[in-house]
Amino acid sequence: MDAYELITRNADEVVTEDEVRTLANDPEGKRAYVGYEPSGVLHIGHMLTATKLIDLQEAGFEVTVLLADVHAYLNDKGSFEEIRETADRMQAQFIAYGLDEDKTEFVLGSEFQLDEEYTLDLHAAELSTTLSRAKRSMAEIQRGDHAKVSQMVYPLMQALDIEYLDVDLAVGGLDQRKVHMLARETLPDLDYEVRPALHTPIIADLSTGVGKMSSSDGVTISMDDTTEEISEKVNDAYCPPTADPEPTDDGEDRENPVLQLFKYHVFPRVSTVVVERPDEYGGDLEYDSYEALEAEMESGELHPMDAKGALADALDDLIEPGRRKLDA
Ligand code: IYR
Repeated sequence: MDAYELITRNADEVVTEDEVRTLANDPEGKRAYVGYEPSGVLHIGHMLTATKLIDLQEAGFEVTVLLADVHAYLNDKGSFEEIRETADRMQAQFIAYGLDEDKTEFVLGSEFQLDEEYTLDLHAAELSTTLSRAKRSMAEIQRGDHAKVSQMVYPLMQALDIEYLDVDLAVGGLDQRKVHMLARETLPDLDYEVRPALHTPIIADLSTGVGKMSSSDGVTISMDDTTEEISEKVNDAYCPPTADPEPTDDGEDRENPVLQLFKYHVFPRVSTVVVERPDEYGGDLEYDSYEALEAEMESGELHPMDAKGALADALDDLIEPGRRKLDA
C-alpha cells in the first residue's frame, strides 16, 4: 500500500486530496493531531480516530493527541480538576490501545491555550467571525436558544489549535468537519496557513443501524466492557446479510454496524479474521480482507450470527490491553 493509500484508507472525507497528496509524497516526520474532550473511558469513537493515527504513524507521521481540557470545560463537562484526572487515564488507555509511545505526544490544551499570544489570537479570530458563522460550526445539538457563548468560542479555539500545535494534518470524526471548514476560513484571516484535514466515518447505532453510535444514548463499545458485555451487545446488533441495508419505513438511512466495525475497526488492525464454525456447518472460515468477508456475507456463505461471534472476539482482543490498564 503506498503512503497516500495508507494515510487516507477508510477516511470518509479528505480535505483536500491534493493537499494530503503533497504530504504523502514525503510523510516522514510530518505531524498530525486529533483532539479529544477528556470524558469517561475510551469508546469506539475514540478508537476509530486512534486507528487512523496508527495508520499515520506507520506512514511516518508524528502524532499529537490533544487532551482538550479547556474545550471540555467550555462544553460544561465538569471542573478542571475532574477533567484533568480523566485526561491522565485516557492517555494510558491510548497507549494500551496501540499508539506508539515514542511517536505520540500528549498535550493538555491548558498547556498552551491560556498563553497570552493564544488568547490574543483567539480574540482576533472572534473579531473576524460573525455570530451566525460561528453558530454554523457548532454541533447540531448545541445550536438551540440555550447555546452558551463558550460553545461558540470552542470551534474558534479548535481552529487555532491547528496553528499552535504546528501540525500538518488535522484528523477527526466526520462530526468535526464543520470546525475544520471554519478553520480553513479563519486561519488565513490571522495570516496563518490552511492545513488539510481527514475525517473518519461515524459508525451507526449498533442495535438499529440508524443514526450514530453514541455513548450518551444507545449502545456503544467501551474499554471497560467485559467480554460478556461485548458479546451481548454484538449479538443483539442489527445485522442484515448486506452492507447496504434498505432505509427504514420513515426513509432514514441505515447501515450495517457489524460490517462497519469489521471494516473500520478490526481489519485495519488485524490481518486475518477467523470465524469459528462447527464442522457440521462447514468448519472455520478465514478472511484476510474486509471485502472478502463482506462478499461471503452477501452471498450467504457467512451467516450474520457467525460473523457476530467473530466480531465480538476481535473487539474483545482489541480492548483487552486497555481494560487491563483500567483494572490496574
Ligand atoms: N471537538 C472535539 C474535541 C477537540 C478536537 C480538536 I482536533 C481540538 O483542537 C480541540 C477539541 C470533540 O468533539 O471531542
